[in-house]
Amino acid sequence: MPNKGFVCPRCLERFFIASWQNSAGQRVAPPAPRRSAWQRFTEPRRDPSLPGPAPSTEFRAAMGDARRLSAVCPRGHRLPPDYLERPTVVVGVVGLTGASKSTYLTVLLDRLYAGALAPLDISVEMDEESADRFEINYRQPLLVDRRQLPLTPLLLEEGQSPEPLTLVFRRSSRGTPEKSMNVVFFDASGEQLYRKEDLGRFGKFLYVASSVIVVLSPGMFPGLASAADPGEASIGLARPTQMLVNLADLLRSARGLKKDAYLADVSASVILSKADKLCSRPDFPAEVLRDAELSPALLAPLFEEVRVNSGRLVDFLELNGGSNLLTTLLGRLPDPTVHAVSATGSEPEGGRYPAITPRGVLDPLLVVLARHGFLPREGLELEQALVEWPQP
Ligand SMILES: Nc1nc2c(ncn2[C@@H]2O[C@H](COP(=O)(O)OP(=O)(O)OP(=O)(O)O)[C@@H](O)[C@H]2O)c(=O)[nH]1
Ligand SMILES: [Mg+2]
Ligand SMILES: [Zn+2]
Repeated sequence: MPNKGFVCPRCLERFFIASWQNSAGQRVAPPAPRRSAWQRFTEPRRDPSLPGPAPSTEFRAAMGDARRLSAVCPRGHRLPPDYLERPTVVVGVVGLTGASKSTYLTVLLDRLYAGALAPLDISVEMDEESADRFEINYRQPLLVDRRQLPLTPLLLEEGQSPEPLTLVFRRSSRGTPEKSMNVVFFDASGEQLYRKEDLGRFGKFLYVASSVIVVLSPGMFPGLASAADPGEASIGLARPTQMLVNLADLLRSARGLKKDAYLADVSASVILSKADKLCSRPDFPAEVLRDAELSPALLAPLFEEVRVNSGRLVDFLELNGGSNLLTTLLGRLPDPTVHAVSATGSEPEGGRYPAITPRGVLDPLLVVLARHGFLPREGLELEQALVEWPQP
């Protein structure tokens, strides 16, 4: 994202030049550029009395231990190591309260941590500061204690944003240079994600989001009321539709685009959450709730399947009273894929889950990775045949 500069995951300011600080928090000169492979190779052989391209000991001493320097944003927030050397994708997880945003994110990040993408030669690492917060607020309660997560707290001050969870994805396939990307997730309270004023006040991350994952709870669809959690069926579809309209408007206005313009640089995936509750319904295409085998060679067929399953889920939701919402979704978000996901695999009983067996959690993220150039996107694009005139 060279022309747009960088974005600080903490204050969400965009900036073009980073400052540096030492471990005592003092501003210092930027560190010397990284040594090239050639320099690393020749340096040990060089006569140390000769002046060389590496910074002198005095220079190093003057700026403190170079390894402890960190890049900071203009407001002084420490950026994760090497953050500025990679492209960044900011992912906003959006949806009404109780949709499963936090539960989904917890299970997804846990799977990634556990090496779920290793078959695609991808490793994932979480920024230190995010990792502590993730462990205490998300992973321990849900995955160790198997308790229902509490609702995500409301933000109290205007202009605040939820704390980010910052990850680094690295992909090293044999014979190709390593690719890496920062992925910054934002998990807000659904209560502050549907009114227009609240989106502007508390949804600062949406102004810089390059990707949105929309989480929809089945209980809001009139035909799926039997899957509703307490209070959900009465919400109805007007509120999530309103949320999507406001979200789409905000994404466009943040980019200076007109209301009906195409959002070329944003990716969107939609999750039909809590799909474990739908499997017993005869009209639910239960085969779509699955974990596909991962391998580089199977990625294109996987994305083709994602497309087919998206179509089936759209049909299923339309038949269950969701046409208005889907029209909004498909018309205002850029080519979204629709996924059935069960984060927990089961219903909580008395506040606890009997077991946690996630299904379908990786697909929405794979789409995000492909749409932002980290994975090949073959198979994911809409069939050309559908948009082109038939050949004579
Ligand atoms: N059966 C089932 N229930 C789920 C699943 N995910 C979430 N739930 C239920 O939905 C409740 C709300 O989930 P959360 O993840 O806290 O919802 P949220 O979208 O983060 O809500 P806010 O933080 O208020 O915006 C959970 O406590 C569970 O009762 C799932 O995969 N299956
Ligand atoms: Mg939450
Ligand atoms: Zn900052």
